[in-house]
Amino acid sequence: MGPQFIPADSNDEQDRLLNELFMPPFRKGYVRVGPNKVLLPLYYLDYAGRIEDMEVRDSDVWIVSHPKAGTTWTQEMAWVINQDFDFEGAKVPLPERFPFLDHTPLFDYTDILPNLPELQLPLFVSDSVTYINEMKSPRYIKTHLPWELLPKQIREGTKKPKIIYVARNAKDTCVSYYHHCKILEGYSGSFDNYCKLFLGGSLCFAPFWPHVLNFWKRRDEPNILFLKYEDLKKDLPAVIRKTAAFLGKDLNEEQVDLLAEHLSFARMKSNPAVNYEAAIEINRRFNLTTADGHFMRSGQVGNYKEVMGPELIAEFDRWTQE
Ligand code: PPS
Repeated sequence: MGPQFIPADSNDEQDRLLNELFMPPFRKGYVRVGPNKVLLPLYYLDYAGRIEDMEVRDSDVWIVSHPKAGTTWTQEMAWVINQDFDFEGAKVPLPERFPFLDHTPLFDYTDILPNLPELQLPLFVSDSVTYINEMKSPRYIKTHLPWELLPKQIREGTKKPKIIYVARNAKDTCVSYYHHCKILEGYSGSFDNYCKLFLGGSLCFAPFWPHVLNFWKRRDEPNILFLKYEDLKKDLPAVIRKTAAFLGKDLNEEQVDLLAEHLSFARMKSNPAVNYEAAIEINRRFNLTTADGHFMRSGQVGNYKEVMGPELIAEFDRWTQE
């Protein structure tokens, strides 16, 4: 099914909320793509064909997730394990060593750059697909694209990279995504309206459940590892061991402890290579977004209870049941 464009003057409530509340300077509109009507910025269409046809390598390590499921945490874990504990190399900013395939489609700077000559974008921001195509092996690739929009070679199984999917409960994901969209993507509305967009499948990479379920049903494939944020919280050493086994690495207990410490929330929050403070600062400096906050925010399971009332919780639970 071809993309469905979201008209700026649409009367549909979801479209109207999106157009009113989520149209920062780097976004010119949205489209819904494919049978699940995955919401993506209009700029994605400039990259869709290149992503579909990109050359995947069997040696790649991919982290796939719905936004805010624990992607960064899982990326850092997988990178350190697969790179044999190269903590010196881990000082390089994560987006450089573990780039985000769909980064560029999210941020269309084409109209902004001529007016902001001081804004220098590295290639992994200005053209994330080219950056990844040119990387040396083993490549590490992050994506929020759902299964059906991954490169053809992955979907058809002609290439079998190692894929780690990480999932998180919907309510915490929604709260985390709300803060993220305010500080990094220019959402300007209330939390209530944000929840309407989340439940209505009208945020980038939504709808949520098909995203998760399409990997859940593939969780037993040998090149796919399905992780949960809640398990990383509950027993990080166990997840480290499981991930190492999946990546074909033997770890001793000392290494497991060392990595668990490196991956603790406190350490990640103060680690400039992974905490995205630099990106937030750039947005502020160039007035691309205005809200304050941190990427490493709460790091908790059940944080939603602090912001969702009983009715909203019940609505999320009904929707999940469906
Ligand atoms: S993104 O933008 O989609 O890549 O975001 P993502 O990395 O998936 O999710 C960010 C949330 O993960 C939390 N996080 C952690 N929690 C616990 N321990 C560690 N080490 C850790 N690292 C990242 C981060 O705080 C975001 O969750 P919230 O609930 O907003 O705090």
